[in-house]
Amino acid sequence: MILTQEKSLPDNFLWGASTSAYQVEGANLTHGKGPSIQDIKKVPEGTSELDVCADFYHHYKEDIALMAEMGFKTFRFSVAWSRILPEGTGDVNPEGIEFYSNVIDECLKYGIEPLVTMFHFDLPAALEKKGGWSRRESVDEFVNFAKIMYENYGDRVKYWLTINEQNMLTLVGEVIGTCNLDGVTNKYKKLYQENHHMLLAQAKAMKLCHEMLPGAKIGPAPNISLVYPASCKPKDVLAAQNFNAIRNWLYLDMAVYGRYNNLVWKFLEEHDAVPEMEKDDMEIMKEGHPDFIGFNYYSTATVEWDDGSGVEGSVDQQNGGSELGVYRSFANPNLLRTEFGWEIDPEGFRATMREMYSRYHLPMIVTENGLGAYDKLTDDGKVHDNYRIEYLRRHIEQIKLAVSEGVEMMGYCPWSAIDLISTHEGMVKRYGFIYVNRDEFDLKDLARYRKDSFYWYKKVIETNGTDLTD
Ligand code: BGP
Repeated sequence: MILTQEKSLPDNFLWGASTSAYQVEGANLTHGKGPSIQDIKKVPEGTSELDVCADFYHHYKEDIALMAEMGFKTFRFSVAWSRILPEGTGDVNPEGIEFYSNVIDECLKYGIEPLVTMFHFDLPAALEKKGGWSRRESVDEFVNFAKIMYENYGDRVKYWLTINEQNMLTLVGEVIGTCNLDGVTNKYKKLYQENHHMLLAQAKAMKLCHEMLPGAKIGPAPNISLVYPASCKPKDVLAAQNFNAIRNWLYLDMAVYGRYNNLVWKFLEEHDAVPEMEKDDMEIMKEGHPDFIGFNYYSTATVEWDDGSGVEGSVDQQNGGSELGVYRSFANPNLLRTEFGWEIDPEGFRATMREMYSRYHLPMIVTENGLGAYDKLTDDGKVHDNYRIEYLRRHIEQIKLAVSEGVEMMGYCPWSAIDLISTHEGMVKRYGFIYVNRDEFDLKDLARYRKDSFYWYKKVIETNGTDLTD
């Protein structure tokens, strides 16, 4: 619908941006931190190791001061499980507890609400060696970790996110370095058993949060992309429904309503991959009750019917997605792409927000959205990233339209606050408002520079999204 009257964003709209521990901190095996699965993986060829990243561990005061200069109302960051519990369970690392406590205090000093992700792709390696999420024990291991965070940070943190992109852990874990399928005979069986345990862990952690921290709010943080049918052929519509269920609704139906999506259930039956459950599992799932939905959005997806003769697989979080006899990836000819091949679809963002709100009726916060590009630092210390400004502007416009249509949006945290290492495409795929002076392998001086998007976003926040011009 073309709107003639727009509503303004709520006064308490949480403007901010996001990072994740293993991609930004560095100090990955020092200060008492144990290795996570990210630290023991073989990094993709041509990309940097994760020992320094943006060195946020040593620069957090400077970085948070820059976020405050932009006017951030919130900062989304994740806690590295193995920095708190080097072995995943057992002894706590006091230096780790102190580090995040300092980060939280530094945010609060500037009136920035910490938005804490409990788990972002970095399972402790010690737990992975025992079998990781495939074991039932992983549920209680996660809840124990959550409890330690609530005890130590619950006096200051009001907003919590459980698991970042659980759907991508399940769908493209090999690409983002979180799973290895070598020697696995039925990958669906393994992945959806792990997924079941994560869903249980999430539900229990949400329940515990409400018991221990009555004033706090908690929600999931999947990557949600509305899936379009490639055409109006009825079979393409069925294929789009299939992928929507498998990619999106499985995770939110469970988080919000505590039930398995019926299309996904059938898909699991077809693949002999129905998860093993204990008798109270579905009761536990129903007790989660998120207060809001956090979601990452980069682009929509498009699929067509697959008659079983296609090629299976995905390229990464946003590219591809084909399942024999279920759906087949289709390149949307109506959309432009980023330098890294990700489709750009601001209107699809609005469609995604509308659809999510009509299904779940919960307030929502965007926990990631952004453009990865090969930014260039000029000789006079500038980064002219007008392409990023354009991308973000067009997405914020769609939030405003969605809000005008009655969708409840709590905030917007693009990826990323500061340049950091991509999941599989290295340091040169930059997303930040703040440029970090290092290359893929040359660490240079790690100095921080304000990109053009930094000044633009500052003005956007100052005007609560009314002035989007540059
Ligand atoms: C999401 C992840 C982030 C992040 C982002 C950009 O999937 O939650 O960790 O990195 O996508 O992806 P990439 O780093 O692959 O460009």
